Amino acid sequence: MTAPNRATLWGRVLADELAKGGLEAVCIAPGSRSTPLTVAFAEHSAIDVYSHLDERSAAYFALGRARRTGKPTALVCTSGTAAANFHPAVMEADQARVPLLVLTADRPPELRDSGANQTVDQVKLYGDAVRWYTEVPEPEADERKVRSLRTTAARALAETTGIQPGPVHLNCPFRKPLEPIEAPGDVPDSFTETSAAVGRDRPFVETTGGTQTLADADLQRLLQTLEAADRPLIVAGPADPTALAAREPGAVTDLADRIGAPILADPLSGLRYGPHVERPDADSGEPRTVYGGYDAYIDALPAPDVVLRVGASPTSKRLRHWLRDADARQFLIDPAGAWREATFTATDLLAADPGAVVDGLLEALDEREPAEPATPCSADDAWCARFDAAERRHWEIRDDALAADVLASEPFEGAILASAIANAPDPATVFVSNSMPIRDADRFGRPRAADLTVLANRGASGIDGIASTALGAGSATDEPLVLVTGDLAFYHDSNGLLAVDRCDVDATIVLLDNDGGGIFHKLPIEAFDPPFTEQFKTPHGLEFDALADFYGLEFERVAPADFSAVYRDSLETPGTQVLAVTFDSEASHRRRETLDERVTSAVENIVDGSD
Ligand SMILES: Cc1ncc(C[n+]2csc(CCOP(=O)(O)OP(=O)(O)O)c2C)c(N)n1
Ligand SMILES: [Mg+2]
Repeated sequence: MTAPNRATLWGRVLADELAKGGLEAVCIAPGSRSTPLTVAFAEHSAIDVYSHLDERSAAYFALGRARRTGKPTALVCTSGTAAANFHPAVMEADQARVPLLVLTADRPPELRDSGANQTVDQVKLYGDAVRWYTEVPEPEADERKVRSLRTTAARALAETTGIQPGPVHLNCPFRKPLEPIEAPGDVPDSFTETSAAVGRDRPFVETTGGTQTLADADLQRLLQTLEAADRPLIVAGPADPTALAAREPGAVTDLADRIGAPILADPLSGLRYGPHVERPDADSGEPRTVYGGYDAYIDALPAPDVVLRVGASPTSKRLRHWLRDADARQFLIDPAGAWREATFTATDLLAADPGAVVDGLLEALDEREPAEPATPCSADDAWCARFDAAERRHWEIRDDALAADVLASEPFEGAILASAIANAPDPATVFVSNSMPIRDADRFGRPRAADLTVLANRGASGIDGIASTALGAGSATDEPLVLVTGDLAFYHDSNGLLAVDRCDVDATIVLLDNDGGGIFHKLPIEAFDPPFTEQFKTPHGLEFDALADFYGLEFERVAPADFSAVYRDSLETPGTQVLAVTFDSEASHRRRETLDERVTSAVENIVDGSD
């Protein structure tokens, strides 16, 4: 490794070591102090570089890419407030376990607290939100220091994808010259051949992760409890990105069949969509086990007695509360043994890899002599049959209410989410904004046998960074990309739209334009106006066609009844289209309420046996 000066050496060694460790992409925002890093990444052929103008959008773009791939994505910025603009995405990465590697350039340590320009306290800037923070030593052609730099790079990557994946922050002080210009004596020729400078033809430190498994006796006890249950249930919450990338939903559906448990699959669980959703013998009349409409009918069903839970807390508040109120044994399986459960419902925490637990349970069932045939949720099994009947009734009612002719007179936001998911190509990546879009995706996104990767920022649930996260996810795949966003979220991250062109991502952007935050109609504050309209709903009257034009995006205002056809066309058309659908958020909210009432009473009749 040669370099004209020590700062350039540092940048090159870091980029070299990160590439050897498997880093594939970095998002860079411009600045001077970060020059050694920027130049090194830009000249590295194995790393894709995405250039961004705005650090907040850059960070969310990197987050989206890492979320979609489950692999680390790096970020580079200069010193000062630039680094603070990464903070929202770092928070999301922490809470949603996204492998993000943050490299902030800094002034040399003696300039801290000295009044030097663009110098702020960047030490542990993100607090406890990162899995690991370290200050990279100042550049120097010193063998031990370079070895430590290579080890730091290897460790940083390993920490982002460890047992609890998440962000890592390396603060990197540099002194001038920052550009690759000759500084005589800085990096002696003799140094460039040392093993530290050259590195290895593999990562300097190869990290091998293990999988947490349960002891046999614990697995057997779990199996006995599940088998003894009258009303077993599997609840799959939002999946961690690394788990989502490696998903094998077939194992969970096998287990559900073997123990007679319905699966309640969150739209972000990786279990609601995919070929496993359809039984191979779909004509047999046997129920499917993967359910998605539960938010509407769950209150009308009897409580489970044993629950197996994987993933983060489910999106559906009704489901969370129903689980809270159930007098059930609830096993929460988390690879990091974390307590991600704000309703305090779990009775048992299994600190183990959910996939390994499921495989272990299946193996234990297989090992029985003689092997027992699968006992799928069957039409004779009252517990499963109730779920199946409720789910069917739910979608019948929804289908009627969301039909195009009904929408012509009664526009409804939920219908757009239903269509965006039902008509998404197979495969596709569908990113759903926070606020009502993700709630409507939960309620109206019917399970499908298509390979859909549905994503959202549900870690910290910000409405900032939505467009950037979606585009970052899209940058990592050749699949069609759909973004469904509310108008405030769209406005909030309008800077992020620059990535469509700069980062060459194609998307279909569905904009639910209800002129403000429709979600606030859900809350009691709705009755207090003022300040409801001005301070909560915040109508803005912004014209988004001008915004689309600014970023060179095609824009079309679509009538709700025409949405499905226009949406399908857009997905077959190259380029990025914004399909804006106008709604009255209050009317949509009332529609959600009346639909829920209809489904609940229909399901109550099923449970009573009167339907
Ligand atoms: C960064 C951030 N600021 C504020 C909020 C609080 N908040 C949650 S939803 C919402 C309104 C979002 O409006 P929009 O995107 O139009 O979706 P809608 O409610 O209309 O479905 C706000 C302000 C938040 N979650 N994140
Ligand atoms: Mg809105």
